[in-house]
Amino acid sequence: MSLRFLTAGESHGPALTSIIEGMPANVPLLASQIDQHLARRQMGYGRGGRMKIETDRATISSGIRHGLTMGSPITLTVENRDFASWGDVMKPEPVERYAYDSVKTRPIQIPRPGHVDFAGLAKYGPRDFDGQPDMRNILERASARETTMRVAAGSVARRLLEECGIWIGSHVVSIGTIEVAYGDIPDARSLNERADASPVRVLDTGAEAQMIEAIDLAQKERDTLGGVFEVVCDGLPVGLGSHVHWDRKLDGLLAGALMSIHAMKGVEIGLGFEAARRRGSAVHDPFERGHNGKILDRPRNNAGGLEGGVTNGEPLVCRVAMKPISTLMNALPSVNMISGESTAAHVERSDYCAVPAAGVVGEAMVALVLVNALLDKFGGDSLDEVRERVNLHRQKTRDLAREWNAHTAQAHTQPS
Ligand code: EPS
Repeated sequence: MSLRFLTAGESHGPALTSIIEGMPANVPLLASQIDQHLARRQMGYGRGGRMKIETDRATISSGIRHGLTMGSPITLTVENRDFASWGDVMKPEPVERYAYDSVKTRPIQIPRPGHVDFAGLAKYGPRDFDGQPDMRNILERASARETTMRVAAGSVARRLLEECGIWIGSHVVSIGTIEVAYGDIPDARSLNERADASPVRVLDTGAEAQMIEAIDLAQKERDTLGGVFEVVCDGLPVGLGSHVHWDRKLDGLLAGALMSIHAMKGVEIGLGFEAARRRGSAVHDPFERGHNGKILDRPRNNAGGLEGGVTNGEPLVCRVAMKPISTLMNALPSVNMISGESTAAHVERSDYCAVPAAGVVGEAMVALVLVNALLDKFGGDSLDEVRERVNLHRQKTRDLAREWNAHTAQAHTQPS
């Protein structure tokens, strides 16, 4: 692994932290460039009350000096403002017993279907002051609040990618049963500016109104909605990833990273599942001799930028399916873990639809995987080293195209 990162922190604890290790030195990086993406993650129609409490800002406490990465581990912290309203419940220090008299103080004893509450209880066995099952500890770490630090770490990773001419963006392609009218693959560099202008991060205004209506209806009916977002990446050099061994194939690494985001249930690359329905001739992308310094052109990009687990120089396209959030205000049937009685599941403040925010988290995970792949191929301890090697590799590919052109010109001038 070239780049590693850890996240830590509970949803309502004092703060969230990330440590990112393996970033080359001399990459320009400001806290404001991290905050910009943290703010994007907080947006989106269908969020619960929490996003009105928090204004996520990263504090840098290591690895960056005078606006440049140092090559040492980078530590980022985001304060949970909501911690202040949780009294003794989330304190790291031992506390006296408190009254179980509110949603926040009451132990969680009825697992929510779709959440990890029950499995986490069985696995870690957390208990309340009376020694009874209490799933608060499980909920705290399982919460999608953790994705704040993935976005923070991803913002660091994407700075290196940007310095190497690689851009990542995302947009929502469906919410519930409402799908956008799908056209060409959008340009990654301008994608976020366009998507962020929409409350549901879609490029299709007709679908936008219907999606907002669907979210309003779900909220009114005390229900939740999932959907699909797409991450697009432009500027990738040919040859990232590997076809020679299973655990270095980039499609597998991307799918794993994207599936590790809370509530994600499926990942498609390029044409994805649709490819299984078509014949080969309608799936695989023909080669054409390239133009403008490009060695080859592809008239279409059904492969989504990856063939055999390796980047092929076309835009990377990943689509990710998110299930509806599992905390339902109109709670599903469950069982009280103390009495064994059937009852409605635990209910706690949550989002109604978080697909727009999930796209921003998806961008972060893609950035982290791609930096790893970039450093695996090119190495380098400083930005200059990495960039020089990436540019040399791009130049070599362009040289091949030039050689072809020279060869063709020569063939044309030779007398027959
Ligand atoms: C989230 C913070 C959480 C949830 C949501 C995402 O805040 P709270 O639990 O205090 O309302 O709103 O978490 C979930 C969707 C989940 O399943 O836990 C955030 O910062 O994104």
